[in-house]
Amino acid sequence: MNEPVGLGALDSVLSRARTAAEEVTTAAELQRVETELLGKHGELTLVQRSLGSLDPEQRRHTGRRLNEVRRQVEEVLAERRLLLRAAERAQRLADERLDLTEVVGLRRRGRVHVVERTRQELEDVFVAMGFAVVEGPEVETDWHNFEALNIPPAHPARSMWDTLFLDLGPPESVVLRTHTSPVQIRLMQRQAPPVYAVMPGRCYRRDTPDARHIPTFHQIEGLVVDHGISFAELAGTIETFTTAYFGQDIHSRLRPSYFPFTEPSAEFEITCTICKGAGCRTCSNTGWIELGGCGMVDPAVFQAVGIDPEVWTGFAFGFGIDRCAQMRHELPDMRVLLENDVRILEQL
Ligand code: FA5
Repeated sequence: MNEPVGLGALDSVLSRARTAAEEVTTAAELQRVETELLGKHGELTLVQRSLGSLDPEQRRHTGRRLNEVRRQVEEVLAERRLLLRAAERAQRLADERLDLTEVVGLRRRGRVHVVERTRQELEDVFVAMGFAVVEGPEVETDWHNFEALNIPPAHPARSMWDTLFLDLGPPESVVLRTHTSPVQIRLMQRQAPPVYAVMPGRCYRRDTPDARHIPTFHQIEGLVVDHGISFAELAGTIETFTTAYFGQDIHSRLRPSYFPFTEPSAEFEITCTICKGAGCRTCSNTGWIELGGCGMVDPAVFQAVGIDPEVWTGFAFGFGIDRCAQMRHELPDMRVLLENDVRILEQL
């Protein structure tokens, strides 16, 4: 009788599986061993292929042993895999461990970010002046962000706001709001005059970051609609706000400007708090910092929301919250507000 083909090979596969399982130190090495022994071109498969050349008796005998060896090899490798996985997980946990005693040792506490605090302080000033606080969505329709504000498609003033469009609906129909002025529209659509409200929130523009600009910033919008409102009330509101928020030594001035949704329009500037008006890099040596825009609500805007401009008049303003935080805390560069450097944040 012939020596049964493959029996010796089968025993050697089993003993090599045991040795290899002890020697491998990573799951990847173990995988290689598994492929060599059990894979499509592995040794056990070769033995299996040779079964056809054996006589029936030998084939049965060798086949049975082959199945036994395969099961034992699989068991040995599976046991080793469990151990390796546990070891690798323990190593990963050790690597990712945070030493919390270090943080506790520094006694560093979380606090409200300076921009958020500025928003709350600005709201407080306006609430004390009799304004309500209203919010609107950051994702806006083109109609609310532009058209209802008297900025039709292809109007040259659209380039004043470097718009970020969302890939939703027809092309360029949905935007990340470029200013808080669309909240004026939403408010007037749902509330009949009189209106006295401020609307704070986040805005987005494709602005290149510099000392006074960041691409994600915050504005606070103001809207007053009532009988007989004049430019004098607008100027008085801005002056009252400036001294209440920045102190008596900071002055404001209005300069003629252009916005499609207000007529007449003005730019609202305050004394640069960094150089106290002497001129510096932050204020481009003018001594003044632009905080925002303002003006009397254009009749076209009232018409867009169904308010009769013959009966009602109003003013609106919108200025930068980050710009206010920058001026209040005398930060030469606004970009520090986004860098989250705790050494700076904890001083503000
Ligand atoms: C506007 O956005 C108008 N909607 C303001 C307005 C409202 C006018 C109501 C009339 C009536 P402007 O683009 O100038 O205007 O922005 C107003 C203020 O937002 C700026 O003066 C500045 O303080 C702030 N601001 C604008 N862009 C940025 C930016 N990229 N980073 C930080 N602050 C910014």
